[in-house]
Amino acid sequence: MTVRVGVVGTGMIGQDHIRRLTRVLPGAEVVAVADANPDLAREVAAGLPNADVHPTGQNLINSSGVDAVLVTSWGPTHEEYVVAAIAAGKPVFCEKPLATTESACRNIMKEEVAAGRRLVQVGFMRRYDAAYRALKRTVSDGVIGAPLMYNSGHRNPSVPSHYTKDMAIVDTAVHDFDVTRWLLGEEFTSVQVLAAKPNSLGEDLQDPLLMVLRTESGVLVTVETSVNIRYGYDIRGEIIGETGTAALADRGPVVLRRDNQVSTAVPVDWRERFVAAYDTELQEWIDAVASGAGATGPSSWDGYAAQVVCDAGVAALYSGERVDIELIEKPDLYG
Ligand code: NAD
Ligand code: ISE
Repeated sequence: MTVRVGVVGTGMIGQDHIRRLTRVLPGAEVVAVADANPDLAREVAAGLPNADVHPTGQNLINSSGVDAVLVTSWGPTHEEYVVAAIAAGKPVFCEKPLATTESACRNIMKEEVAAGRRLVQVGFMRRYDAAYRALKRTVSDGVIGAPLMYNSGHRNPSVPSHYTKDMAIVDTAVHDFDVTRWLLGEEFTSVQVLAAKPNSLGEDLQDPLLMVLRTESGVLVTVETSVNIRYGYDIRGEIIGETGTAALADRGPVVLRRDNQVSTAVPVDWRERFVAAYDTELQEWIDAVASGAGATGPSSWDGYAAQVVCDAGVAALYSGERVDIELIEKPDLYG
């Protein structure tokens, strides 16, 4: 079965996912697109063999020609489209964040639980990255003993002009929150956010930020976000365990030694760094949809849990205080 996918939001990552669904991965065809900017939607559809342009995301979701929905519009619009897809009984892959408020995430869970089956997958692609998977295996195999501390580094070379200082938490660190929950298998209990010395290059952005978190068992977690680091896209992670440490390796395929220097390449952006992870997450999603399983990857619960940490992080950024994190009871649907 070829899964007929409709894409809501044809901006940067929408186009990147359309490219992989169309040219890289088997099993799916992009048959419909919609965007708040209709010219952009038309331009993207013109580059596809067989895609209709829909006037609205809702119209696309309810189209009988669409089997499954990919939501890649701006975060605040996600709730509306994910809920509409659930109401239509269609599997939906939603880019992170699942939604931009805790209550919106809870509303999505409420609708999905009422539907009685998992239909939603969230785009936390780091869980599909080979290096993160190896790091998780190292911990679960007990190679470095019990984890005591995890240091996560998330550096972007630059960000678009509409990017605000809260986005370092809700748009960027949300990945670190999710991947830490997944690596350690536990939830966060508190967060504090410290701003570095004001950065003359970042203007309104408080950049970099250092977040200090605790998990249920007491693991100390730090997340550094730098969104104007200039030199490249650099994702770091190191677990300090009782009997050793394990870190994501540096990325370049080749290490160059020349003219008294050692160097290796740093990825340009998230598209390059996580290209294989995005391929794997979308292939697994297509396969799950085709098999009738709906969704098997990161769930609405994962989207909710990460968003609660984001909300607490933003409160901590503005208050300068440590903020406690509390989750509701996990619905049975999410195991
Ligand atoms: P973008 O601004 O390039 O694209 C978003 C598109 O959504 C735009 O074309 C915009 O016109 C459209 N849009 C806005 N409101 C809409 C609405 N109500 N209905 C339909 N279309 C609408 O942004 P982007 O960088 O592609 O990010 C999109 C989403 O993907 C965000 O949630 C972002 O956090 C996420 N993202 C995830 C990753 C990742 O690594 N997983 C990377 C980049 C972006
Ligand atoms: C972007 O939306 C992503 O999700 C990238 O993975 C992240 O590194 C970047 O900071 C976000 O803005």
